[in-house]
Amino acid sequence: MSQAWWKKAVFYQIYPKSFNDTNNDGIGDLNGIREKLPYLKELGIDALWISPVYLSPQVDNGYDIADYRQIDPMFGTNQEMYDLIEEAHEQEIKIVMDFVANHTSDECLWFKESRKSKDNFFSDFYIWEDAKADGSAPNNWGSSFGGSAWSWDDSRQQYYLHYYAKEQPDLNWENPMVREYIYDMMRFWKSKGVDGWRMDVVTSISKDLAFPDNPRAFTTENQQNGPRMHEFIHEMNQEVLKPFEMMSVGESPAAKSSDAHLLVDPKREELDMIFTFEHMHVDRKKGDVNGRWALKKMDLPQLKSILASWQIELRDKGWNALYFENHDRARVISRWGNDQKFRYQTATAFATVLHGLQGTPFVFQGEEIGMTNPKFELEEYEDIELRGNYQFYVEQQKTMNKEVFLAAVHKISRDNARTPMQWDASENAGFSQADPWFKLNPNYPEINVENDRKSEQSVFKYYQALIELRHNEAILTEGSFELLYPEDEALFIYKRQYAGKTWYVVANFSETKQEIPSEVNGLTGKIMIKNNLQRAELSNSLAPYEAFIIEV
Ligand code: TEU
Ligand code: CA
Repeated sequence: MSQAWWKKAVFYQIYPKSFNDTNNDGIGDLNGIREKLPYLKELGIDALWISPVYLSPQVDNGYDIADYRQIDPMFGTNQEMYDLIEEAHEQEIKIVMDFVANHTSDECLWFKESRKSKDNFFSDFYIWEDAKADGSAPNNWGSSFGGSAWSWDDSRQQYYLHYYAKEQPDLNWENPMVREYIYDMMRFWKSKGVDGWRMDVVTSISKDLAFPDNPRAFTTENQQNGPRMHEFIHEMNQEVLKPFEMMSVGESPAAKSSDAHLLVDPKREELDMIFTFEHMHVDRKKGDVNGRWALKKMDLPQLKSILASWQIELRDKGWNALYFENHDRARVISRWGNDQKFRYQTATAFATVLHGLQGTPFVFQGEEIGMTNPKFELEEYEDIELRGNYQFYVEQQKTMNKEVFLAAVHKISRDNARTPMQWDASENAGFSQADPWFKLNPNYPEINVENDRKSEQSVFKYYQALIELRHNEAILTEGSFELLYPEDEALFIYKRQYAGKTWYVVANFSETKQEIPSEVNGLTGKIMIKNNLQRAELSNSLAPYEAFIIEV
């Protein structure tokens, strides 16, 4: 069989609400995506992952689905989605939809029926448990949005499980009918031309039915990689992914490089790729009472070692999905770089080390022009996770004060990446003629697509060049990987080799000049890409956040 298309592809993730609004209601829409296909084509991407556009009350921006087969009128019509797919295909852009099947919205018909009684067709579609003798929840499991993962339902007189908001009840995958409904929905979208799926928290679909308490209340340790996870995913592969040739990338918060192959080894016929969270936690104080909000300085040697171990562990046993940003992550240049003095350099340095790796790179909207985190006031944010966690950690548990929480929000909150796309310097950044649903980053008059593309230091052009390299150079997709100077606190250098070629990917992740270390010092060859126009040979020291790839 020829090589799978997604191995040479670069993906672009669209967060539709914030991408491009064409009917001027302040909310991005499907026609807005369609309008920008030429832009995406110019960037060079091969496929789009579109965050959920299905009918939804939008408690979690569409990750709470009321009907998997209906486009939400806020985004457009079903016909407009089919048109978008067709037009994208005409431009050789594949379409990957978001598969959110760990849970539905509480407004999904299945749940509305399920909560009515213990003996209707849908009663076992969700996870219902009796209260403990004292009336409390079945166990101490936590919701990612703060507090208990169980909510009491008055009509059914039972608790139901929800790993996220109480409006996002978890489906019961033990019930074969649930699985059949889900597979059928996937076949429906295949019939409309969809090429694959990004699978939301797919590693949570199987639950440990013994419901063992977590070591600490309201954390989530025992809520991943349940006993039947591999079985369910394999079944889905056999029922849909394989026969219908649909590509899959699963979100897998708990996977380690050492066990990732169990999900992505082609021999096992489960998923094509997974998104790991491991490398995104290198600025987190592990095991802290404040969970993901307890931050420390980013640990570069740890980041390198994690990325390197995924490169090595999955070689010939799977395929990496590469990313720094998505709709749940902050802007990486604001989080781990310098988005003021060295914005262009940091943006291109992170891009260089990511796109130099083996795997399939994912670019999140705005990343390609170096968009930054905004620093809003607490009240100005929208995200349910942020609000729920504020309530839990600051107001209820009282282990953080407002200032510390807000400082963490400015670094890592999900809303950092969700501000509307900055197209130009006109009012509302060319995103909409109406007030957008979520506040724009006030820096849009300066940072926007139009300005960036005119600039001598264009992040967009740098991404274009990186994407072109991936399409043309087999060494990027096939080459071996070796990390150099793993302990170095400033430099990120690795070597790729393939068919007689050797490339060094070199980046300085510090704000000071760095000497070029011995192994690469004095090397001559062809510079494949660089973010420092002065760079011609490898003898001068590296400028702050300088990055390049050299073929020797
Ligand atoms: O995310 C799952 C997930 O684990 C993260 O959102 C997590 O809550 C956050 O990064 C803090 O660690 C997926 C979606 O990507 C997210 O947008 C949804 O809110 C969530 O599932 C529920 O569907
Ligand atoms: Ca709109």
